[in-house]
Amino acid sequence: MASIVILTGAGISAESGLGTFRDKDGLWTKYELKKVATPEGFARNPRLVHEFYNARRKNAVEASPNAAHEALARLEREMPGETLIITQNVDDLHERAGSKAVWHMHGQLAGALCAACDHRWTAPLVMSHTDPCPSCGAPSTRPDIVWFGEMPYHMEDIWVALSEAALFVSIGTSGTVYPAATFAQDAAQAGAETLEMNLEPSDVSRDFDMARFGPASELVPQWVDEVLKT
Ligand code: BV8
Repeated sequence: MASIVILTGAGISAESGLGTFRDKDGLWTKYELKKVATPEGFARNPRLVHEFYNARRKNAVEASPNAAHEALARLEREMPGETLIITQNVDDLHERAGSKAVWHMHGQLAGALCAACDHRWTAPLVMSHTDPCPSCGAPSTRPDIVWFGEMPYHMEDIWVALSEAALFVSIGTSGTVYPAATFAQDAAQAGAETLEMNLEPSDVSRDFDMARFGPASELVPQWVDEVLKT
């Protein structure tokens, strides 16, 4: 299991032009969370939900990985099998930077899910709830995204990874959404060292042994250089 477990949030993709959620002009200032990121919202107005995720899917396709994504991919290449990225992000910038060991605990824009039979397939750029499921034909297509009130993906494996990590690193997350917000505590309780890298202190900065504040595109390459030198 990986000795270095890395949790990433919207902040690592901010410098790639993908809006964060809670920053002053963040996504949640433009859209109501409960209307676009809950199963109830989807049941009430699936058109609005697809409009929201179609726009984010287009933005993500037009964006490029930044120096922080690339540095984490280099760390994985230089320390094969030793690093794992657990991301809350639904974009694919980690993979496009070359990272392989990436778990999307909140799903991916690149995935489509049938709300009737649970079949999964690759999302078209523009998705609609009337798109027929390729497996059961039901017109109940949703983005393969974990909404509020739904169980995040990979949780069993994530708990094991946190319990076996030597170092837990958090990059670009505000620590306001659970269960991700407890990961630093969970890893520390299992004996890991903990490091936060963020533009500013987060809601869970107290849970970390070490912290560095600044833009991820500067902090992460510096940190990776240090790790690879030691
Ligand atoms: C669940 C997909 C049961 C959709 C997302 C306990 C207490 C209170 C509430 C709860 C609780 N347990 C559960 C809840 C309810 C809820 C929750 O947490 N609510 C919050 C609002 C209080 N959680 C759930 O419903 C979860 N499900 O709990 O199931 C369960 C319980 C236990 C164990 C298992 C299961 C499901 C939550 C997932 C929802 N889906 N995303 C989509 O993306 O549209 S969450 C979504 O919001 C993101 O994925 C991410 O997780 C979160 C946003 O947070 P961040 O990524 O951190 O982004 P944010 O904008 O907030 O912060 C950016 C940070 O970056 C800032 O700190 C900023 O300073 C920094 N930054 C900015 N620029 C830079 C930078 N840093 C560095 N460089 C820069 N350039």
